Amino acid sequence: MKNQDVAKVFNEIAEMLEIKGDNPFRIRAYRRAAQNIEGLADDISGMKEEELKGIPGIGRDLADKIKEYTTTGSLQFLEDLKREVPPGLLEMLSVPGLGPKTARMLFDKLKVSSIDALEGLAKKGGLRGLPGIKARTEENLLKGIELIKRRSDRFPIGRVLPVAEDLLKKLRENAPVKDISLAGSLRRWKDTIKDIDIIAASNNAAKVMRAFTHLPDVKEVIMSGQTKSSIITREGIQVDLRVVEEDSFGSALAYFTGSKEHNVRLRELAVKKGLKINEYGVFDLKTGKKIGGKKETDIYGSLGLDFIPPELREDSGEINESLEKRLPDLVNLKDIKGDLHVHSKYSDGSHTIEELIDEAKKRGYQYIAITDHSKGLGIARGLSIEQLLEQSKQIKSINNRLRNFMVLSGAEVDIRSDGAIDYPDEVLKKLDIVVASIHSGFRQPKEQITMRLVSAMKNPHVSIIAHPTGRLIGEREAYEIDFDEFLTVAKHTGTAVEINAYPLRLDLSDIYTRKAKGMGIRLAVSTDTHVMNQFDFMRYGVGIARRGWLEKEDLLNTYDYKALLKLLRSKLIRAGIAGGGNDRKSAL
Ligand code: DGT
Ligand code: CA
Ligand code: ZN
Repeated sequence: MKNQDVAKVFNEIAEMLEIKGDNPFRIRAYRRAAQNIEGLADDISGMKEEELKGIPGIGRDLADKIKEYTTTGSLQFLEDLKREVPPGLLEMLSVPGLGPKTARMLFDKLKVSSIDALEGLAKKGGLRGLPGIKARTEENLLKGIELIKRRSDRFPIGRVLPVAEDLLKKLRENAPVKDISLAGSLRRWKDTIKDIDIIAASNNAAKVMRAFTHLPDVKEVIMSGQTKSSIITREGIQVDLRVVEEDSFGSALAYFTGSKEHNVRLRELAVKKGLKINEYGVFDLKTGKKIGGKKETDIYGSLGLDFIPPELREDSGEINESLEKRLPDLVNLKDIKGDLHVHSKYSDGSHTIEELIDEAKKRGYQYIAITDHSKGLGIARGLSIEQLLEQSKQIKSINNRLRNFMVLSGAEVDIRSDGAIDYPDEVLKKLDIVVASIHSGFRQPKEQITMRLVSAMKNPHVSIIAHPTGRLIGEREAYEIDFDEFLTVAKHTGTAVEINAYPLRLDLSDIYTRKAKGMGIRLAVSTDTHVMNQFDFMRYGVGIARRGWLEKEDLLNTYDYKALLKLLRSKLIRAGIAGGGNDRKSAL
């Protein structure tokens, strides 16, 4: 039993209590416990009562429930709730825009207890007239339902990569493979993934196939062949494994990494050079003689190309740049020197600033920015001005004690509906970094959303626009933005743009990231960590950065602390604010 499973059960309880209209504090207690359990480094199933009670937000009652669930595999309290709340209702809550109160009301009034029933009624206009439901509400529900249906065929990369890595590890241990690698969209770090593609080299394909189809993670074997098998994992993700001879490993890897469009271009280029490439190797067209295929570099080398990193293989100019020896030197995870968007216990994070520092140090970072929420609309536990200033003071005193590490005192300020920023400038100027973002009014027209972002960027104290499109992959569409205007103003005001590494966000997206770079806009990859292990999300953000052709210098958080402060300060200097008696950036 994993921590994640326990967290899931607590979240489920919270949802059911919500549908029942239970006490909000009790509901929040379950949610908070779930969040803290998910963030634990240690395995919860081995813990004693006393240890359990040491976890923040876990008292005796929850500790007992954890014990019951981890030892028996079920929880009476949950089973009782399930009898009161039909499972279909819970499923309905996954429809974006449908809250527990409405779900409950639909059930009470119309006995709606499944997404299908909801869809049928909404299509007929059968929900109109119920409390709070207009034609527009029905439209939005239908859009939400469509989003869920689409979600089922692509998964966010953050759900797929850990599963894939686990499979690779098990195959390395249990199957006679000489070499093995991920391929497909996963190797290209796309933000969503249809299925996992794995390529292995072995001279005993049958044995590899047997090991693969008998892994404990397999829920269903779809196809079991001599060199290719497909399975569905317990998580519901399809995995295709292909086994090739060692001397075709490179060409098979290139072929199945794709993208298809990239491969088409490679083959065209090959023909021009009198060569043929396929998954088995590179061949001379005239003689049919095999020239290479063991290594992936054989393929690119034979075509006179520099090696093209998988993230660039989308047929968006990479082959030409490679021919001209002008490929970017892509940023790497190890170039990241800090995280500029982190939440602490002061707002809705799970950890103290000291705990966050310890973890960041373990990752080799030089700094983090604490950016707790302001008190905006729709934000849980935002900080008042007094709390923010108190936090800032605490950070100063922590910094005085620290060696070789700095904490930037910051905030994630809400951009209000009219474009105003939650804190006044006198407060903002005391911070080292200000991250601004939209948390409400997602359905406003394009012009208004763009206006809000523009007016935030025009504030000289705003350093970075966080999760600029507001999307939650598979759950919420991006709000509409005039990207040309957004990026132009970012450029002119010297505002940086975030690539939010949280796997459901991953915005700015790869395409706009590349565009932003082209315009000379600086970016930052940040995790928006609320719970410790979310620091791990950095790699997904770096994946997007690489897909956006970013080099080290394009990202704020690859610079060392001093250089970073200078960059953050440059916007203020441009606006004629910094210099002289400003108390901001006191550390400089
Ligand atoms: P996905 O799975 O939709 O997230 O994206 P991919 O790129 O992983 O696509 P997938 O799994 O259908 O195929 C993996 C790679 O195999 C693909 O990127 C290129 C190669 N491939 C698959 N089918 C074809 C094909 O019909 N022609 C060519 N040239 N390549 C193919
Ligand atoms: Ca795939
Ligand atoms: Zn945040």
